[in-house]
Amino acid sequence: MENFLNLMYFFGDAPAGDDLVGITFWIGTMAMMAASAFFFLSLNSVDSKWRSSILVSGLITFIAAVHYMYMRDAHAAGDSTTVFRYVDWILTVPLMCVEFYLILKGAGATKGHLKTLVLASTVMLVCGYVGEAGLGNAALWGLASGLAYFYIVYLIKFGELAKLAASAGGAVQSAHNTLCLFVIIGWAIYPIGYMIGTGSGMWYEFMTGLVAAENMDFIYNVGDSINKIGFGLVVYNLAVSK
Ligand SMILES: *C/C=C(C)/C=C/C=C(C)/C=C/C1=C(C)CCCC1(C)C
Repeated sequence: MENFLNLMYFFGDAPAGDDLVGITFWIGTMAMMAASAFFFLSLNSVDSKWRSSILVSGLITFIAAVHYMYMRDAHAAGDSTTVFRYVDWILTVPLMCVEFYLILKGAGATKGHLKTLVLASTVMLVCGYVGEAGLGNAALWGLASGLAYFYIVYLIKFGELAKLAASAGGAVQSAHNTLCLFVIIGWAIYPIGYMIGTGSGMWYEFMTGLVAAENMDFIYNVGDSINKIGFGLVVYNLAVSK
């Protein structure tokens, strides 16, 4: 019985019904865990050439699940989640770059392409952290972060990676295109959350009128579920395609 209670504690106390952020941390933890189980259990049923891609999908959601447990507890205690959030992203976003590389490796993607993507995503996140943690002007650091984000979009949508995807054609090209959509639309959720969270006293303060600043984590949580699980499913779909 005691072990059972301990296991339940692992899932944490249920948040209050009106705690939007707490609820999405709670559901997010479950969703990320369920997705990880799904990806890991699919490993043996896909063609061996896609196995690393599926493994990376599972790692992305698993790393998020672990950070969600910490963030859920921090939020319940009334503490900031910023450090956990960015540690999660600095691990998982480069892994999402790895997905682009793994998918296009057969079409000629190189370690150089991967390095450029990883470097750009690191710049994007480090600048975002500086702005969000209040270590510098949030508007300027957010802008720098946004430029790195646009560069990533350029690389995958118009740069060499887009050309490699076009040359591969078929299921690889369509998976690449769907991942691009996630980056262009799904990732755009984050700067919105950032503007809402850091808007006080800024030119974009009107954003905090749309959604209260304390709901920034709600927006990030929705973004994470869409993007991390969505990315994994696109890769899974490619791996089981004929
Ligand atoms: C799983 C986590 C993902 C896909 C996180 C992605 C995060 C971003 C695309 C964040 C982007 C930001 C900007 C473009 C400007 C403002 C600062 C950030 C870091 C929120």
